[in-house]
Amino acid sequence: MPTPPARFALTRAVSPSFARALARHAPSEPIDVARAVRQHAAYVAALRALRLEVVALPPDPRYPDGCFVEDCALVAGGVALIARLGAEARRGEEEAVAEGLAPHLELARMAAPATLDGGDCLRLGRRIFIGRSQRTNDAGIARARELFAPRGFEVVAVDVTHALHLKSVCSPLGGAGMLLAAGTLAPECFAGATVLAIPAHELAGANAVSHQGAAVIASGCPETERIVSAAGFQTIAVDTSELRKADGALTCLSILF
Ligand code: CIR
Repeated sequence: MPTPPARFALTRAVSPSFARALARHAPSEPIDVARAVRQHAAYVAALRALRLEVVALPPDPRYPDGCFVEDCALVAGGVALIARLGAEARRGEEEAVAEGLAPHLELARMAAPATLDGGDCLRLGRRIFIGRSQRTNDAGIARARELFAPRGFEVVAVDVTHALHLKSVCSPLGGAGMLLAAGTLAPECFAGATVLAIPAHELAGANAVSHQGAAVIASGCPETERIVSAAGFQTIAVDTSELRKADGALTCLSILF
């Protein structure tokens, strides 16, 4: 059964404590929170331009990384698996996300020792690829399989060793399409997908939010823009440089359902 297109995008405003968000490498310039807030607002506007109805959660000073809502749930087939986040410092963020999703989806939970970040999860048709990463462990993948396999989804584990999340280097682009940063994962990991290689120097371009023939892509990635347009998608470029200082990509900032 084909999955109907998403109608909603859940987002959460940038926390006033965003300057303390987790980052793999300290940024050369400190995070400018006001600028991050403006970039997030432009992102939300782009989602609206994709004709998604935005469910906007308020910011929470307790959670510097709270705007990265994608990590808090894996949604497929009308069910949201609420994550037990891989980074201990982020645990608790998922509660507001669960509340935001509850009116629309059936919720399921996971328990220790399982960990999973939604940024490691990528759905392509009836397959859900899940990165085995610093944040997502085998028990988390097993929980996703236990929940989604009876619902007709095949859960496929992919080792992610050189990036924070699976979707740090790739993202779905409509139907069977898939953007993948060159020199990261082998395209064969995604057998059956139409893989479009994004040049390594445009790594941020490999993470895009696509919906109904249009895609929000990272600004400053001309090659990506050309590749995505040539694939038949209208592109909307958004600057998320400030959010990237905390390792945030475009898909991290929303959950589509
Ligand atoms: C973290 O380290 O968890 C956040 N600073 C960044 C999370 C980015 N999320 C994503 O790629 N899905």
